[in-house]
Amino acid sequence: SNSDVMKKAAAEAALEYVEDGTIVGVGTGSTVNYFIDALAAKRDDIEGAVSSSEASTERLKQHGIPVFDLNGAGPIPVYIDGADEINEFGQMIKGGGAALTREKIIAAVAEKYVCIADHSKLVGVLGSFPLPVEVIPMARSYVAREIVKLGGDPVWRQGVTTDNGNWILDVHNLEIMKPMELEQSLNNIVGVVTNGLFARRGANIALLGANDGVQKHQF
Ligand code: DER
Repeated sequence: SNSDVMKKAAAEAALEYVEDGTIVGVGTGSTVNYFIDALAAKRDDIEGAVSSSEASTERLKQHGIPVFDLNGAGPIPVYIDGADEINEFGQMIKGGGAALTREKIIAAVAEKYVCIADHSKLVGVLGSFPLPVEVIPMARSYVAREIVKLGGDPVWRQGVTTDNGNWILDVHNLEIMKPMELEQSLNNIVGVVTNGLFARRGANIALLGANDGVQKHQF
């Protein structure tokens, strides 16, 4: 589809941000899958990767790319990952693929976050995409009640357990005018492991596939 063509173009453009001899931070999702395939095909000069999900780990290993434990990896110059929404400041909603916790951890460690996506992910105000929130299972109902007090409409993503053994609430009907404040408020609810607002630490670069090529945004 046209969207896949744009995701693939963005993914291939990200190769230029990968430094040889380094460990690359790798995210999760369909756009990142194009990046992993391109990385394997065109860059045999990297040391390896750190991964944000079992799914990405599996794909990297299938290509013979060494996957390291983040604890012993040393500096991560760049983290390549997608987004469900990204605004003009590089702030994102992520978690559509249920990998938000490990994604946010690597994003915190990495020196530069390069977001790859099709241009439809670029929005004015975050919140049309339901905001994923990873919760400790026993706290699901309590966290949901607290989110309602914040004005959201939380829906349990039934049947999904994250790589960390947790559950996800997708929060609808938020119009997020102050992403960093909402990110902090959600972090303060006991039982919340991670929320999908990447606002305090957003993307540094966005490569957005469009009909006329790949648009580069810097934040
Ligand atoms: O779950 C995630 O955070 C993914 O990165 C997601 O936001 C992007 O997935 P896609 O590349 O399949 O659209």
